[in-house]
Amino acid sequence: MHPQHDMSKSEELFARAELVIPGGVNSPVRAFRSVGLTPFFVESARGSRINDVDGNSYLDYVQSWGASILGHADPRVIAAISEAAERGTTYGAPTEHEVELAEVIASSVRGVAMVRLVSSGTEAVMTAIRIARGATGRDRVVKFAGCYHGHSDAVLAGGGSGVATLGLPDSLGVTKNAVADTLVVDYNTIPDINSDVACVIVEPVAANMGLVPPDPGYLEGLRSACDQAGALLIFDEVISGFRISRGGASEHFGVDADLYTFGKVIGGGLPLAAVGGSQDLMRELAPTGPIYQAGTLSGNPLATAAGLKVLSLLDPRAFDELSARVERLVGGLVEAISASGLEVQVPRLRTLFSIFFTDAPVRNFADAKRAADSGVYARFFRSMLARNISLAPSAYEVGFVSLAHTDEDIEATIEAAGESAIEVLESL
Ligand code: KE4
Repeated sequence: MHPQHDMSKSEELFARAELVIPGGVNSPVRAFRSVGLTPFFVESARGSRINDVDGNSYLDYVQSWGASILGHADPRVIAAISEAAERGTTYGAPTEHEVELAEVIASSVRGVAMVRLVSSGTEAVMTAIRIARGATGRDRVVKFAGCYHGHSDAVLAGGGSGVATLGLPDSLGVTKNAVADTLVVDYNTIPDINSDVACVIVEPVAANMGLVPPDPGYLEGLRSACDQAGALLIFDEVISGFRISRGGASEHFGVDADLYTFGKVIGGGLPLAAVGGSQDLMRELAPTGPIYQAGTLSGNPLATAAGLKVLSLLDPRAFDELSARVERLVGGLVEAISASGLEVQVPRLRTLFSIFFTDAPVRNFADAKRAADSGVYARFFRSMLARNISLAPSAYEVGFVSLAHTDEDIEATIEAAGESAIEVLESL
């Protein structure tokens, strides 16, 4: 195997971290448990590269789980944050940037006329579900196995991302009552929706069990099933929003949801997320309506400054350029890995991709779990990291290319993948 890097400072920090932070990390997937390594601790990052505390530098395809679409530490974003910080960091009072960001999101996404800014995707999803339940007077929520919608109780049942990686079909501490109204069905199947269902929440492009695009007609099927039952359709676009295109999944697939959640890209790397929908639905939120929701740092002025700067730089050409770059990467990965004899699927939807070591396309969580359980992805991860390529430390995540990734970065990644695939095959 290619020699792993000197990670002594990371190992020392990790040992310290484990004494004062559960698992040594502030979010489980960062612990590298499913890939069997000590996580590297970051010293800095810029553009497509991230640098650890031992002086190792990696091409980064995590990009803070999709938040850094321009690449790390983009000077234009740093300047916007610095300029905002000079005027204050938080007020607990409304600002013009919050209005501007809400206007930009509403003008970009079909079906969004009004927006409430919050600080995390979890909060955005929790709020969207509360709106759906309050507006319909119904309790039931339908979600899909392998889709992850943050860690609020109602959706922490049969999730993807961290939960799937940890192999927890749901979570201790979540009471049976909290998920008693949550129905979990397979992705890419149209559930039976009856009149006690408040909403169906879906990742329109599933990206927390690896990348699993919707089957042709699937989203249309969910839309009409919801309409027939009087249930609301929620598109959780925390990953796909402002990532696959300016207008996200509803623009790409031509299907409108009733409520949307966004995160990551719209905060420019700072804690910011959003829930959006029609004025009628959104006005159900306090103080205009009876559905309560609040947040001390909601619409934080540094995060809105960063988000506005990023969104101002994401015109349709930027998404097309990014999609072309991902297309080149994916084509190269399929060729390089297959040449070794390893069976691999590298699904792509515009700017999102993931790598499954399996012989057939992955259509749902069971397929994704079968591929992940082979352990090949973990071996490939370790081998690529040794070659200075940082992939998602879990087979259930997707890869993120930024606008800072150059053609040379892409070619170097493809070359490393070919070498790693041979090494992995020899190790099996
Ligand atoms: P946050 O609460 O982590 O900001 O967002 C939750 C969330 C909601 N919806 C979707 C579709 C998401 O993907 C996420 C969070 N994404 C994961 C990565 N797949 C965050 C990484 C982590 O948990 O550390």
